[in-house]
Amino acid sequence: MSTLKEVLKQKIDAHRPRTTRLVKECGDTTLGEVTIAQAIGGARGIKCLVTDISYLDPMEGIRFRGMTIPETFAALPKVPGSDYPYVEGFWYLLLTGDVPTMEQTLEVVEDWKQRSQVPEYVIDVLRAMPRDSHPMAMFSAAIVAMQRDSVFASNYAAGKFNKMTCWEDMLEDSNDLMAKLGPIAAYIYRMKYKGDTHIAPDPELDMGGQFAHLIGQCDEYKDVARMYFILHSDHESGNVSAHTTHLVASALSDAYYSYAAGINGLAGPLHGLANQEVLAWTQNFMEKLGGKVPTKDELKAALWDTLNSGQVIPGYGHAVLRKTDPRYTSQREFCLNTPGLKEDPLFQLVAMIYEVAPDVLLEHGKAKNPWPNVDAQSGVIQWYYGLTEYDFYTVLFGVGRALGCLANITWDRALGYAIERPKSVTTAMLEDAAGIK
Ligand code: FAM
Repeated sequence: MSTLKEVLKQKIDAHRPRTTRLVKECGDTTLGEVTIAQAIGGARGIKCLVTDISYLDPMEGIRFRGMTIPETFAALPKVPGSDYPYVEGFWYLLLTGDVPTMEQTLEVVEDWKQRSQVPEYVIDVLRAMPRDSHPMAMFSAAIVAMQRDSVFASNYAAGKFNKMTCWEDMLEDSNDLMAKLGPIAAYIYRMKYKGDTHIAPDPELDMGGQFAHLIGQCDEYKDVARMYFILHSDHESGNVSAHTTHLVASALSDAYYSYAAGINGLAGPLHGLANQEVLAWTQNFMEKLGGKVPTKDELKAALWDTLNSGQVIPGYGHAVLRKTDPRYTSQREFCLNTPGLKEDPLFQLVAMIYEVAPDVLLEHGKAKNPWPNVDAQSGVIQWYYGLTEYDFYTVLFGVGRALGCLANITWDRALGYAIERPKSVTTAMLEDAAGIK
């Protein structure tokens, strides 16, 4: 048994009595009331999901297993010669809550390498799709195609389902997926945008470094990939991709069905696609100005044009956050610390939007949070390194988001979370409850 699995088993055994006790002894304790506005308004703020993988404080932002982003980056073992940690060590942290040693991290690195070969039939599926399919549609199709290899599904079909141990099969499928998602994403990228030429993997590289290598990027981009995957991994469990993955998994669907569903949710413009939209908005605006960096007044006018035409300012606002997203700050710091990027006109424009947009949104008076989210900054970095095909950006998000979603559903199985089934009511019932009938 791998160290990761052994440690995870101990954690699960220690955790189970807590969940059992809460349900048995305190099951009737109330966590809050549900208002009509919440029932109609996307269940915003209703406390009805449980996860220990990450927690999102509206003012502070995300903590992974109790650690802020800077604390997480500082604590994890670093790839030699790099300022950023192994994605594999971060996976260990999300699953177990423990910061792994270098040895424990390298065990995961080796394990993922062994699992990283993309099956030929997945390549066939991708190649059969029209080349102008959105890369997220391709990514989702590739994931669901691999369902035939699910260990969980095959053991279930063979009558070997055991509530206490089925998390092991979920972990197995999750490790397989994590090892293959980067290479699949890279295949889609090279097939769609780089003349269908492909690069052989370098057996020496870790997951993040390998992804950079497979898409044909430079050495510096290896850290971008590591940073990007970690930053996009998890944002507690109510966001669309995490919640969808959890919901589908609650029907005992395996990791492939569940994460493909999560990816489909991530593909929406109000969620993961916003990073593509930010770049499109910014580029269009610069094009209109003939490529020059605008003045603040010109920018303000363009933001108002967007709002007055009934559109949202992409990359701004958030359902939970009420301050600048620390994932935005972390990427902004990367830009400021990277010579060349800091002087890049696109970065300067994005930095100017940060100065101007919050006031415009406040004056507009609708958005509860006028501050930037993760998507407002991520595309600039990709663009700078020559990854200019911005409809691919959400796939990058999807590779990273898998870390959180898959860690969550492994724990869902371990703790035996029930099939999800909230109750719906009719509009007439709401009118009745409000006394306006
Ligand atoms: N620009 C213009 N209007 C905005 C806005 C923005 N950036 N953010 C919110 N609003 C509007 C919103 O459309 C709503 O208007 P209506 O009352 O007319 O429906 C009003 O302000 C209240 O919305 P809210 O309560 O502040 O936000 P929600 O919780 O409903 O929605 C977001 C949250 C993220 C969907 C929303 O802020 C948005 O559309 N932002 C732009 C798209 C974006 O950046 N999405 C990425 C989010 C990111 F974190 C991720 O998931 N990857």
